[in-house]
Amino acid sequence: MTFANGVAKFCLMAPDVGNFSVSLSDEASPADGTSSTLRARPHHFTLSDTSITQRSDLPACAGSTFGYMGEPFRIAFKLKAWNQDNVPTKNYAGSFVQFAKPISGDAAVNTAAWINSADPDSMGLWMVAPGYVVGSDTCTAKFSGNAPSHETTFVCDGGSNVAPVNRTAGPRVVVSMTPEVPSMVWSNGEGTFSANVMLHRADKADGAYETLEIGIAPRDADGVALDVLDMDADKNGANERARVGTTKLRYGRLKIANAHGSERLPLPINVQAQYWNGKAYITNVNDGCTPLVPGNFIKEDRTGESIETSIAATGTLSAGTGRIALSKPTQTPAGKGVVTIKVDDTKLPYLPGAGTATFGIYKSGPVIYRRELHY
Ligand SMILES: [Ca+2]
Repeated sequence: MTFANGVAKFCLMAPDVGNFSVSLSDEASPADGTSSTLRARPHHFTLSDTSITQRSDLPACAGSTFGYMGEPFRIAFKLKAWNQDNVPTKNYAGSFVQFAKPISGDAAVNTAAWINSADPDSMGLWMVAPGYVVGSDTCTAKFSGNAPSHETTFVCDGGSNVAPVNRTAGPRVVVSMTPEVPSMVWSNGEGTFSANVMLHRADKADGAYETLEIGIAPRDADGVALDVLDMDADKNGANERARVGTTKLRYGRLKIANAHGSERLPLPINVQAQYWNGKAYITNVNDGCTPLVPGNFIKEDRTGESIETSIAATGTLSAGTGRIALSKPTQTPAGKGVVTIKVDDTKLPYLPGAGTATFGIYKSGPVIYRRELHY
């Protein structure tokens, strides 16, 4: 031991996490000694048991291979704490766990701590979307958290000039508090984490992102971090996160066909889930589970009119298509009765859509009144 400018540094290594006290004294005058309580921390974490559950808001969609932008999906993973000799530090549990902000049991979850990276007590969640094919090029979509535009920019390997898209309302990458808040359980030096996360819809259609990578950079309050990083979310050439997994996210809408029929019969209405493939909206044949329940739709009358009809339930989408129905009006409308059917944006905010339904005397031609709303 040597002193430099009156200061000597000790490095004490303990095999496991815990508190211990250190007493230092001079042999010549032991009464002048000092003691201090120290906490041994892990050397690093490892990441394992990663999983992604798409469409976690809909139990009927368990096993879905894709999700919609603006819809939560659940990520789960384990962190294991190790000492410098690669021996598990099994005492890292209970009060020795130095993650408080991202996950605090029943108390409020600090969502900023889930997104922040490189800060003590943070989780560093972010996403990046490579493999976005544009013409003959392959691009990577990079999501910025910077206000005011929260820009999504595209880095392409050829001459494609993909214009950035914004989400002015806020960052696209967020932790979702629904259907459940994030959770964390530590036992024997191993922590099991779960969180619902989301890529918000941009102000206009983008994607589809068929290889969206989800990464984290957990760092506890003592600065203990992962040993291996394999994801470069900001595309600066250096990995700063570890990949939890890869999934598909699509910018969707529900096309509600305009319908016309007799006022003496229920009126079927065809619906179709679509997503933006980079050039056009196409049928999302992978959607075989979005529920077509009455509560997901709103009927709106035209000003000054009231058509006594209601939306009937008819199951789920199948291969992207399905059908809802309006009941026979309880009072026959005078002349044509027109209502607008909309997706309730509090129930299916990721599949907006609207169409018109017309009850009335059938005339020549299948459609008397047509209006399309594009999203
Ligand atoms: Ca980087």
